[in-house]
Amino acid sequence: MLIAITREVSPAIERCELTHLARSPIDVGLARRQHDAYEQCLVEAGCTVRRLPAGDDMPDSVFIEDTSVVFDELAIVTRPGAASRRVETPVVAEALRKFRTIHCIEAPATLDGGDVLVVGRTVFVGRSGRTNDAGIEQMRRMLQPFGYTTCGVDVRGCLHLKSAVTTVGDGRLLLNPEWVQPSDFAAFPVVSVDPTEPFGANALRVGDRLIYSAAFPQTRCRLERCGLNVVTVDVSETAKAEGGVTCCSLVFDQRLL
Ligand code: CIR
Repeated sequence: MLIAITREVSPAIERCELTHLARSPIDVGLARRQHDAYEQCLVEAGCTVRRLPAGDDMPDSVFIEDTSVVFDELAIVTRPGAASRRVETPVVAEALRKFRTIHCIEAPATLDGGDVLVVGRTVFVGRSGRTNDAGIEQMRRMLQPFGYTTCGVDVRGCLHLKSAVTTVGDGRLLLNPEWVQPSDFAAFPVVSVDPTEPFGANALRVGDRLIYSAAFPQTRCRLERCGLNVVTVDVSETAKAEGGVTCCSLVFDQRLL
Protein backbone atom coordinates (compact mmCIF):
# COMPACT_ATOMS: atom_id res chain seq x y z
CA MET A 1 0.00 0.00 0.00
CA LEU A 2 1.19 3.52 -0.76
CA ILE A 3 1.13 6.26 1.84
CA ALA A 4 1.20 9.94 0.87
CA ILE A 5 1.90 12.36 3.68
CA THR A 6 0.85 15.90 2.86
CA ARG A 7 0.62 19.07 4.89
CA GLU A 8 -1.92 21.81 5.19
CA VAL A 9 -1.50 25.08 3.26
CA SER A 10 -0.47 27.60 5.92
CA PRO A 11 -2.60 30.72 6.37
CA ALA A 12 0.76 32.52 6.09
CA ILE A 13 1.76 31.12 2.68
CA GLU A 14 2.08 34.66 1.32
CA ARG A 15 5.17 35.04 3.55
CA CYS A 16 6.84 32.04 1.85
CA GLU A 17 10.52 31.95 0.90
CA LEU A 18 11.13 33.14 -2.67
CA THR A 19 14.40 32.91 -4.58
CA HIS A 20 13.80 33.04 -8.33
CA LEU A 21 10.28 34.50 -8.49
CA ALA A 22 8.90 37.94 -7.66
CA ARG A 23 6.25 37.96 -4.95
CA SER A 24 2.69 37.94 -6.25
CA PRO A 25 -0.62 37.64 -4.37
CA ILE A 26 -1.61 34.09 -3.41
CA ASP A 27 -5.29 33.20 -2.95
CA VAL A 28 -5.14 30.98 0.16
CA GLY A 29 -8.66 29.62 -0.36
CA LEU A 30 -7.86 28.64 -3.93
CA ALA A 31 -4.50 27.17 -2.87
CA ARG A 32 -6.39 24.98 -0.38
CA ARG A 33 -8.93 23.82 -2.98
CA GLN A 34 -6.10 23.04 -5.41
CA HIS A 35 -4.30 21.11 -2.67
CA ASP A 36 -7.50 19.11 -2.01
CA ALA A 37 -7.68 18.23 -5.73
CA TYR A 38 -3.98 17.26 -5.74
CA GLU A 39 -4.61 14.95 -2.76
CA GLN A 40 -7.58 13.46 -4.61
CA CYS A 41 -5.22 12.64 -7.51
CA LEU A 42 -2.95 10.85 -5.05
CA VAL A 43 -5.92 8.83 -3.80
CA GLU A 44 -6.88 7.91 -7.37
CA ALA A 45 -3.28 6.83 -7.97
CA GLY A 46 -3.60 4.37 -5.08
CA CYS A 47 -2.36 6.33 -2.06
CA THR A 48 -3.76 6.62 1.41
CA VAL A 49 -3.34 10.32 2.18
CA ARG A 50 -2.49 11.59 5.65
CA ARG A 51 -2.50 15.35 5.95
CA LEU A 52 -0.50 16.97 8.76
CA PRO A 53 -1.57 20.29 10.26
CA ALA A 54 0.45 23.50 9.95
CA GLY A 55 0.42 26.88 11.59
CA ASP A 56 1.08 30.47 10.62
CA ASP A 57 4.67 30.10 11.82
CA MET A 58 5.26 27.82 8.80
CA PRO A 59 4.55 29.72 5.56
CA ASP A 60 6.10 26.94 3.44
CA SER A 61 4.56 23.99 5.30
CA VAL A 62 2.71 22.62 2.24
CA PHE A 63 6.09 21.84 0.61
CA ILE A 64 6.60 18.79 2.80
CA GLU A 65 8.99 17.14 0.32
CA ASP A 66 11.82 19.36 1.57
CA THR A 67 11.61 18.09 5.14
CA SER A 68 12.50 14.44 4.57
CA VAL A 69 13.43 11.75 2.09
CA VAL A 70 11.86 8.32 2.54
CA PHE A 71 13.62 5.18 1.30
CA ASP A 72 12.41 1.59 1.72
CA GLU A 73 15.04 1.04 4.42
CA LEU A 74 15.07 4.37 6.33
CA ALA A 75 13.84 7.96 6.34
CA ILE A 76 16.21 10.91 6.38
CA VAL A 77 14.87 14.02 8.09
CA THR A 78 16.53 17.03 6.55
CA ARG A 79 17.94 20.28 7.87
CA PRO A 80 16.39 22.71 5.36
CA GLY A 81 18.66 25.30 3.82
CA ALA A 82 16.22 28.13 4.62
CA ALA A 83 16.38 28.74 8.39
CA SER A 84 12.69 29.75 8.40
CA ARG A 85 11.78 26.20 7.37
CA ARG A 86 13.57 24.27 10.11
CA VAL A 87 10.48 24.44 12.38
CA GLU A 88 8.71 22.19 9.86
CA THR A 89 10.71 19.02 10.45
CA PRO A 90 9.76 17.72 13.97
CA VAL A 91 6.10 16.97 13.17
CA VAL A 92 7.06 15.22 9.94
CA ALA A 93 9.69 13.13 11.73
CA GLU A 94 7.05 12.11 14.28
CA ALA A 95 4.64 11.07 11.52
CA LEU A 96 7.33 8.98 9.78
CA ARG A 97 8.56 7.26 12.92
CA LYS A 98 6.02 4.42 12.78
CA PHE A 99 7.00 3.58 9.19
CA ARG A 100 10.78 3.92 9.13
CA THR A 101 13.93 4.23 11.24
CA ILE A 102 14.75 7.95 11.27
CA HIS A 103 18.17 9.44 10.51
CA CYS A 104 18.71 13.20 10.76
CA ILE A 105 20.91 15.61 8.82
CA GLU A 106 22.90 17.60 11.38
CA ALA A 107 24.48 21.08 11.38
CA PRO A 108 26.50 22.46 9.67
CA ALA A 109 24.97 20.41 6.87
CA THR A 110 21.88 21.64 5.05
CA LEU A 111 19.77 19.60 2.68
CA ASP A 112 16.31 20.06 1.14
CA GLY A 113 14.37 17.00 -0.02
CA GLY A 114 13.66 18.86 -3.27
CA ASP A 115 17.34 18.35 -4.08
CA VAL A 116 17.16 14.56 -3.88
CA LEU A 117 16.30 12.49 -6.94
CA VAL A 118 16.26 8.72 -6.49
CA VAL A 119 16.60 6.56 -9.62
CA GLY A 120 16.82 2.92 -8.57
CA ARG A 121 19.86 2.61 -6.30
CA THR A 122 21.38 5.89 -7.52
CA VAL A 123 20.66 8.97 -5.46
CA PHE A 124 21.39 12.30 -7.16
CA VAL A 125 21.71 15.20 -4.75
CA GLY A 126 21.71 18.77 -6.05
CA ARG A 127 24.35 21.18 -4.87
CA SER A 128 22.03 24.18 -4.68
CA GLY A 129 21.31 27.32 -2.70
CA ARG A 130 19.69 24.99 -0.12
CA THR A 131 21.89 21.88 -0.05
CA ASN A 132 25.60 22.05 0.77
CA ASP A 133 28.46 19.57 0.37
CA ALA A 134 28.22 18.54 4.03
CA GLY A 135 24.57 17.61 3.44
CA ILE A 136 25.50 15.48 0.45
CA GLU A 137 28.28 13.81 2.45
CA GLN A 138 26.00 12.99 5.41
CA MET A 139 23.44 11.52 3.03
CA ARG A 140 26.14 9.41 1.34
CA ARG A 141 27.21 7.99 4.71
CA MET A 142 23.63 7.17 5.75
CA LEU A 143 22.78 5.45 2.46
CA GLN A 144 25.99 3.61 1.66
CA PRO A 145 25.25 0.67 4.04
CA PHE A 146 22.05 0.01 2.11
CA GLY A 147 23.79 -0.19 -1.26
CA TYR A 148 22.84 3.23 -2.63
CA THR A 149 25.32 5.31 -4.61
CA THR A 150 25.06 9.04 -3.90
CA CYS A 151 26.11 11.49 -6.64
CA GLY A 152 26.37 15.24 -6.03
CA VAL A 153 25.34 17.27 -9.09
CA ASP A 154 25.42 21.00 -9.74
CA VAL A 155 22.17 22.92 -10.09
CA ARG A 156 22.10 26.42 -11.57
CA GLY A 157 19.34 28.94 -12.21
CA CYS A 158 16.58 27.20 -10.25
CA LEU A 159 15.67 26.41 -6.65
CA HIS A 160 16.15 22.66 -6.37
CA LEU A 161 17.46 19.70 -8.35
CA LYS A 162 13.88 18.50 -8.83
CA SER A 163 12.92 21.86 -10.37
CA ALA A 164 15.27 20.75 -13.15
CA VAL A 165 14.93 16.97 -13.38
CA THR A 166 12.49 14.28 -12.19
CA THR A 167 11.74 10.64 -12.98
CA VAL A 168 8.70 9.97 -15.15
CA GLY A 169 8.79 6.16 -15.13
CA ASP A 170 10.88 3.18 -16.27
CA GLY A 171 14.11 5.04 -15.51
CA ARG A 172 13.20 7.83 -17.93
CA LEU A 173 13.94 11.41 -16.83
CA LEU A 174 12.23 14.71 -17.62
CA LEU A 175 14.88 17.41 -17.67
CA ASN A 176 15.59 21.09 -18.32
CA PRO A 177 19.09 21.16 -19.88
CA GLU A 178 19.53 24.85 -18.90
CA TRP A 179 19.45 24.07 -15.18
CA VAL A 180 21.41 20.80 -14.88
CA GLN A 181 24.20 19.25 -16.92
CA PRO A 182 22.56 16.56 -19.14
CA SER A 183 25.86 14.63 -19.10
CA ASP A 184 25.33 14.00 -15.34
CA PHE A 185 22.31 11.89 -16.36
CA ALA A 186 23.75 10.29 -19.49
CA ALA A 187 22.95 6.78 -18.24
CA PHE A 188 19.20 7.40 -18.55
CA PRO A 189 16.77 8.07 -21.39
CA VAL A 190 15.67 11.71 -21.22
CA VAL A 191 12.71 13.82 -22.31
CA SER A 192 13.59 17.53 -22.39
CA VAL A 193 11.08 20.20 -21.45
CA ASP A 194 9.71 22.36 -24.23
CA PRO A 195 12.04 25.41 -24.25
CA THR A 196 9.04 27.72 -23.69
CA GLU A 197 8.25 25.88 -20.42
CA PRO A 198 11.42 26.01 -18.29
CA PHE A 199 9.52 25.16 -15.08
CA GLY A 200 8.04 22.03 -16.69
CA ALA A 201 10.60 19.48 -15.48
CA ASN A 202 8.82 18.72 -12.21
CA ALA A 203 6.51 15.70 -12.48
CA LEU A 204 5.36 13.22 -9.84
CA ARG A 205 5.19 9.55 -10.82
CA VAL A 206 2.80 7.55 -8.60
CA GLY A 207 1.72 4.03 -9.57
CA ASP A 208 0.86 3.95 -13.27
CA ARG A 209 0.41 7.70 -13.70
CA LEU A 210 2.27 10.94 -13.85
CA ILE A 211 0.84 13.84 -11.87
CA TYR A 212 1.76 17.02 -13.71
CA SER A 213 0.97 20.74 -13.67
CA ALA A 214 -1.61 21.96 -16.19
CA ALA A 215 0.66 24.96 -16.87
CA PHE A 216 2.95 23.06 -19.29
CA PRO A 217 0.87 21.76 -22.23
CA GLN A 218 3.75 21.58 -24.71
CA THR A 219 5.88 19.42 -22.46
CA ARG A 220 2.81 17.38 -21.58
CA CYS A 221 2.48 16.48 -25.30
CA ARG A 222 6.11 15.29 -25.30
CA LEU A 223 5.37 13.07 -22.29
CA GLU A 224 2.22 11.64 -23.84
CA ARG A 225 4.10 10.88 -27.04
CA CYS A 226 6.28 8.57 -24.90
CA GLY A 227 3.14 6.68 -23.90
CA LEU A 228 2.96 8.12 -20.38
CA ASN A 229 -0.38 8.40 -18.60
CA VAL A 230 -0.37 12.09 -17.61
CA VAL A 231 -2.93 13.47 -15.15
CA THR A 232 -2.91 17.25 -14.87
CA VAL A 233 -3.58 19.38 -11.80
CA ASP A 234 -3.99 23.12 -11.47
CA VAL A 235 -1.34 24.26 -9.00
CA SER A 236 -1.22 27.96 -9.91
CA GLU A 237 -1.13 29.15 -6.28
CA THR A 238 1.66 26.96 -4.91
CA ALA A 239 3.62 27.70 -8.11
CA LYS A 240 3.66 31.38 -7.03
CA ALA A 241 5.42 30.16 -3.87
CA GLU A 242 7.99 28.38 -6.07
CA GLY A 243 6.59 24.90 -5.49
CA GLY A 244 5.93 22.10 -7.98
CA VAL A 245 3.96 18.86 -7.84
CA THR A 246 6.67 16.75 -6.19
CA CYS A 247 7.02 19.25 -3.33
CA CYS A 248 3.56 18.76 -1.85
CA SER A 249 3.74 15.12 -0.72
CA LEU A 250 5.99 12.35 0.59
CA VAL A 251 4.92 9.15 -1.17
CA PHE A 252 6.26 5.76 -0.04
CA ASP A 253 5.38 2.10 0.44
CA GLN A 254 3.81 1.40 3.79
CA ARG A 255 6.03 -0.83 5.94
CA LEU A 256 5.15 -0.51 9.57
CA LEU A 257 8.06 -0.91 11.94
C1 CIR B 1 10.88 27.56 -0.58
O1 CIR B 1 11.49 28.47 -1.14
O2 CIR B 1 11.43 26.82 0.23
C2 CIR B 1 9.42 27.38 -0.88
N1 CIR B 1 8.81 28.64 -1.11
C3 CIR B 1 9.24 26.49 -2.08
C4 CIR B 1 9.75 25.10 -1.87
C5 CIR B 1 9.48 24.21 -3.01
N2 CIR B 1 9.94 22.91 -2.75
C6 CIR B 1 10.48 22.09 -3.66
O3 CIR B 1 10.71 22.50 -4.78
N3 CIR B 1 10.83 20.89 -3.26
